[in-house]
Amino acid sequence: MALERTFSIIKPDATRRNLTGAINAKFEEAGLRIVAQKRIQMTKAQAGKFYEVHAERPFYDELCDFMCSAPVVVQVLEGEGAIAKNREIMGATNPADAAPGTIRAEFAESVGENSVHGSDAPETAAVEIAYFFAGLELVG
Ligand code: DAT
Ligand code: MG
Repeated sequence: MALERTFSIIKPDATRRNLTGAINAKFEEAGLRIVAQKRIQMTKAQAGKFYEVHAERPFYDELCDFMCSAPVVVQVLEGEGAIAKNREIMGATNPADAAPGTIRAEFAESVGENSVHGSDAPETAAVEIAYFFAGLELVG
């Protein structure tokens, strides 16, 4: 399997509850390396652009309000098969369906406030990384 990079967000529900370290421990224990990381607070326009693919969904406005309601930690995770591996560590979108031991099973508050984002494919990973990070910020 190839060495990959994926984009991750520790969402407002998790930063509010001081879960950054606990979530990062899950990534590192699973062998993913945090090769870039910063804490930011998005504007609604920035969140809206990031989640543009969901613009027609009924929860879009609520999702954008939530994502800019508090700081988030944006990150780039690197490892063998990092994109799929991170989706496994995260668990299903709805915490009620998330496998035991996953981040969402342990920490998510609801389907909307579900603690983490992770890219779903190589193409989206590349676009999402470039949206938040300059090449020089990816230190390996
Ligand atoms: P994921 O974050 O697992 O990739 P997604 O891309 O389908 O899930 O949706 C993006 C985010 O939108 C998700 O993390 C939380 C929110 N969301 C998805 N489905 C929702 C729903 N039925 N009600 C409220 N928020 C939802
Ligand atoms: Mg998604």
